[in-house]
Amino acid sequence: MAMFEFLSDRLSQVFYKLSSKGKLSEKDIDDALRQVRLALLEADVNFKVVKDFTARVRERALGAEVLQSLTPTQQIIKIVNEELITTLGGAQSHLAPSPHPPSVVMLVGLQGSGKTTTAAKLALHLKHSGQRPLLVAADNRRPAAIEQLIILAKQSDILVHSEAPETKAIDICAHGLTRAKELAANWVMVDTAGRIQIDEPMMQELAEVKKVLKPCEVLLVVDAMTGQDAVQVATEFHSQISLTGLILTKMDGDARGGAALSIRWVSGVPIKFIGIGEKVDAFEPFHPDRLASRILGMGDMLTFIEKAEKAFDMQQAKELEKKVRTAKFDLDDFLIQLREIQKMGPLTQLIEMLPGLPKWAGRLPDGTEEKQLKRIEAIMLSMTPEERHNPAIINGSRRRRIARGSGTTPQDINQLLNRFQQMQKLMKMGIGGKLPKNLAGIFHSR
Ligand SMILES: Nc1nc2c(ncn2[C@@H]2O[C@H](COP(=O)(O)OP(=O)(O)OP(=O)(O)O)[C@@H](O)[C@H]2O)c(=O)[nH]1
Ligand SMILES: [Mg+2]
Repeated sequence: MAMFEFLSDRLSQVFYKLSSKGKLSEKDIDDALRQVRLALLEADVNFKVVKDFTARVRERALGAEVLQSLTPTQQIIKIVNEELITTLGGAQSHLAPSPHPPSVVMLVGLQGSGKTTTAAKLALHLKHSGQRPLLVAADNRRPAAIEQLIILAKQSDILVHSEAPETKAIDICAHGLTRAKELAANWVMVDTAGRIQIDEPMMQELAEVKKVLKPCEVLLVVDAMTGQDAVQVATEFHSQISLTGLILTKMDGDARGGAALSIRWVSGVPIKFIGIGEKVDAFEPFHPDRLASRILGMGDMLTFIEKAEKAFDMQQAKELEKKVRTAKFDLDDFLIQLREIQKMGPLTQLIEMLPGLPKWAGRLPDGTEEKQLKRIEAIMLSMTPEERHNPAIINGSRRRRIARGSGTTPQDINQLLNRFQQMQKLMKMGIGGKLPKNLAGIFHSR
């Protein structure tokens, strides 16, 4: 199971359930938020982050505009999306170059977190964007680490400065800086030694190295698979040597994503990059908004909401809704409704954009829904305004006339009228409040 898949599934279930309610009450929102909270906790998100997050969503969701809106669930999804982005750091956080090149990036982290691999990945990333990076192998605790960096650098044709492992780390760093000037490198990536856990000697060494390097970036490399431990590590490193950014590795793993969702909010340090595989090019800048929409399983959900908002004439919708409540909804109103739905674009495509639905939407042959709607529209256009306003007057001969006019059969007309009657009954019982999505559905069985 890929990272976030669990959370994504759970959240789309919550929203799907919510969207089937139409108008929402404060209790509906609280129930939904309780499930969101559980889903986040089960995904291993830090409890403090969960608490802050749900409180922010709740406050905004209970705002009058949301509850009174015709599409409250969509408004709530929008709020959840925005608050997720905030939790993840808001805007994208870029590498900040030094005003006096070379720009020095010091990579720190625990053993096995991915520092050496990430140093090479970052150098390659910079090289691809036209920079001239130099790698410095300052992890002299394991001779193999130096060798590993040289091999990775060679693969991507990147310069490396390395020395015999006996050399002190601060000396390797000082020489590395001189070397960068000689080679006209404008970025220097320094791989440092890690420890199994945070301890005094490591922090001491890192502080000394930092003094020599005067880095513009001190990036902590953390393994996203280690969950809340990663969050702890980030907080600790930041308080001791002051970080400028985080790189989350192994985001291709199957952890539940709690580290990624908590680390920024808890540590206050922005996530700048993520590692998504073992290869040197499995690396990307971190975009809070993209991760948020991935989590909500709705790369397309927001597009859908915008489309719906644009296409749907709110004023007209409100009038329709009032008629529905008072059961004065006639076929003329339905025709207007139908056209609103069609304005939104191909229906199967729209349905695919809704979370929770894609599984069965895929089974409808393309155009089925449109054909149905077109047919219904044709039938209604063949009626006189009087018939549309008062369908009860449609007798046998009128039925035949309408069928001829719309290229359908009297049975089709019957079916439509029966379903319309059913719908009116439902409305009278007060269940018809959830316009507009389900209107079309009432007119043909699946
Ligand atoms: N799947 C996956 N594996 C990664 C990623 N980043 C690093 N690794 C792997 O994690 C392991 C450890 O990576 P290193 O770069 O050696 O980690 P390190 O922090 O330098 O480790 P030490 O030098 O021992 O402290 C290696 O097998 C890498 O291939 C990633 O984003 N995804
Ligand atoms: Mg290493």
